[in-house]
Amino acid sequence: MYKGFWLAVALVVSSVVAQAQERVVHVYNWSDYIDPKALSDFTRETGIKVIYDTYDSNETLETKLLAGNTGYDIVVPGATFLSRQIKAGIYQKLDRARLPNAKGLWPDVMQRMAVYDPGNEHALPYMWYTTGIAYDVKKAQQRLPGRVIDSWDIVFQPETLKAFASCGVYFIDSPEDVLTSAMRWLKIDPNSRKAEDIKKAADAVLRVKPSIKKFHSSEYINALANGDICLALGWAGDSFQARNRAKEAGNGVEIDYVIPKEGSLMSMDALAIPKDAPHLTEAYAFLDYLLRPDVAARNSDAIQYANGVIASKPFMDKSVLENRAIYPAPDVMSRLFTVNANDLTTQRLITREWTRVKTGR
Ligand code: N2P
Repeated sequence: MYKGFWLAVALVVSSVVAQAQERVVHVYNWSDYIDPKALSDFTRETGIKVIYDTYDSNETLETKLLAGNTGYDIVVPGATFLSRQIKAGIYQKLDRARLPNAKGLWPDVMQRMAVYDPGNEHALPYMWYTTGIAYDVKKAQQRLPGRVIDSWDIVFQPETLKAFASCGVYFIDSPEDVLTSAMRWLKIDPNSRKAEDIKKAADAVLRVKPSIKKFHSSEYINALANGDICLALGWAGDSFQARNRAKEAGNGVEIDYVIPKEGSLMSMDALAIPKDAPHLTEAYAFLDYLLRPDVAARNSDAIQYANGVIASKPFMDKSVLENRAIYPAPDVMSRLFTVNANDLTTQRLITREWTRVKTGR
């Protein structure tokens, strides 16, 4: 009996000691959005273990954040969602003194981010990118011989998209991206919040829906790379990841991505710390690590997204830096549009319209 008692005490004490010693940071990020080796290197350098979970939609992240008590130390919302979430009081203000690598941040990107986070008080830019068209080069040639894939007509004109239906079309499951792209194609201001304009955009997607196999925001990377689909409305970085995966597989699939000539949505994702983050010191250590120029560069190289650290450019792979669909040239840049944050009422309307697109009801 005594033996059992002391054994129990020893077990409790050792687990308390282990807990005190084990330093962790709980990160919730988009899928396919970091170099996995950067995580293990961080742990090797700092002794801090990274508990890493992923999602592929802002809506998923927001639902969790609004419910509270997520246990997450770092999350990565899109900028428009960030803006609304800051107003909802979800995030803490960042202490710049704990982020020495913030000196390498890109002033232009910071300025764009300040539209959503006034004074850049609550968030740091992670990656920025466009929404456009990813396609299988050979299959596109077979289906539309001689046609240059350079316009939103390809996805929003029912007869054109139909040409791709037999080899598989996915759209990302993101109303912000898909509806504003449709608005641009319809020549409606993507920042219009009029219910009739949002409905017109949803109707445009419904007209091409018979040709869409699936709405999904992460499966399209492998689906493109494997040749399971031949066209996707999606994000640039993911599309180039698909291209690289196909190349590595040596399966003969050739993927390209285009920013349509009508212009496309430019978005940013932000790094932020929820108010109730349980591991604040570790959160700062991880944030500052992500801002380190060589780390930001390796992440961009791995995921094919432009990051917010200008000091990372000298460390980056030339193929990423010189990819004009990742770092667009000034003339293309001027055709990109950004969108403002939605208030809750508009967000609800968008969610309703998006449900109508996906379910027909
Ligand atoms: C990563 C997607 C990130 C861009 N797969 C959308 N926030």
